Amino acid sequence: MSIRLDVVTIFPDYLAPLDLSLIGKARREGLVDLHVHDLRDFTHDRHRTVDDTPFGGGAGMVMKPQPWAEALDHVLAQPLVSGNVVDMASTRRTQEGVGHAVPRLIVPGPGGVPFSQALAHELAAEAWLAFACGRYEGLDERVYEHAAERMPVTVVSLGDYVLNGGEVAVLAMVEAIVRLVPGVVGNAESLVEESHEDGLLEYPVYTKPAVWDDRGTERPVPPILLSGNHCAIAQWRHQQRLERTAARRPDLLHPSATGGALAALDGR
Ligand code: 6GU
Repeated sequence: MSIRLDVVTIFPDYLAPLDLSLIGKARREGLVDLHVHDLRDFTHDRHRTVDDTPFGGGAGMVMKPQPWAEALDHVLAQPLVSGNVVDMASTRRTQEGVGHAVPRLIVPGPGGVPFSQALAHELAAEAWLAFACGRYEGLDERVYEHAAERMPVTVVSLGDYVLNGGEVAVLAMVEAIVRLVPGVVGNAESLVEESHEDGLLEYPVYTKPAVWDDRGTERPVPPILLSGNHCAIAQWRHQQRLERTAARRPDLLHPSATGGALAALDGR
């Protein structure tokens, strides 16, 4: 089982870190089949123009629909093969019989559904993902209509702040997704005892020395961790997770206290 990833961007070099570390190794081992496409290759003018001014006025530039449509159609035309066998699981069935596979398209943007560990698991289970990296004020809305008629489309946000484009978001999302693909992380146990896998943040960890001389200040490891009492250690760690979550992410403990936009809707 492997996952195919296609990324369309005007900055292919931004995705160079995907050659490194865990993801690079997964690619070399054939667990991840990553293809980066330059949006400008799908323009037809001398200046390779990808943007233009917004109808109705306003600040900034909007990405033109035509290069995006051609780029996404090019990605769609790629065969999905895993170990030389056409993947049947993500193959769309048509009236003529068995159709061709389509990716699930992820469009990174601050107006999307929140990215989460749960969504990372969902996407890691797909055979094929495509990412459309927007820049400027975003894509012409008709790109979404074109895409949605051909494949499932999800706009996804990393959080409530604004990046200049989707590339850095794709780096983060691909890292979160690829490490969940079976075989990519050697010790699968290390995936379950993590922040956000069960709704609590992780407990603090320590290694040798048991007492660290920090240039005159002695910093000991919590003594319970040296006790050899595994039951007491498990209890201490769980308590640490609760305290840490309450301090840093109270929203995880009290999901109804989200406030913000819904309260604004009510006029509260
Ligand atoms: Cl996914 N994209 C952009 N451009 N900005 C963001 C984001 C994504 N998530 C938060 N801000």
